[in-house]
Amino acid sequence: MADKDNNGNGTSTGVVVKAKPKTKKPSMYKVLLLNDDYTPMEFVVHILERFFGKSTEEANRIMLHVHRRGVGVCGVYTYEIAETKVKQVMDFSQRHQHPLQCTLEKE
Ligand code: TYC
Repeated sequence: MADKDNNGNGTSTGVVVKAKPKTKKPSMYKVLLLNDDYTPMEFVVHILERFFGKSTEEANRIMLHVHRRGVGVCGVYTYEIAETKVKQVMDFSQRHQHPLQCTLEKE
């Protein structure tokens, strides 16, 4: 009878296959700020400092970029965090009666 092992000398050989990692990197989402003609510049700077942890200098840079180009990125986050940031900005702007718009976009 033939050996049950696969090389006839009592030892089995095989290819070592690396286990496939079962974790995936989460999709990332950009939080975008949109320009408008009415929201005061200082208010936008405050939003960027308060909700996106930007320094005053960086907040001014992003605000001016949005003012000139129409849209700009405030930060990149996982979906839940990005969604929360959008909500916070929209609620805060509405409470202060500014028409500032904020949205998210998949990277
Ligand atoms: N354009 C506005 C103004 O001139 C300033 C502004 C900047 C508004 C960025 C919104 O996302 C914005 N007062």
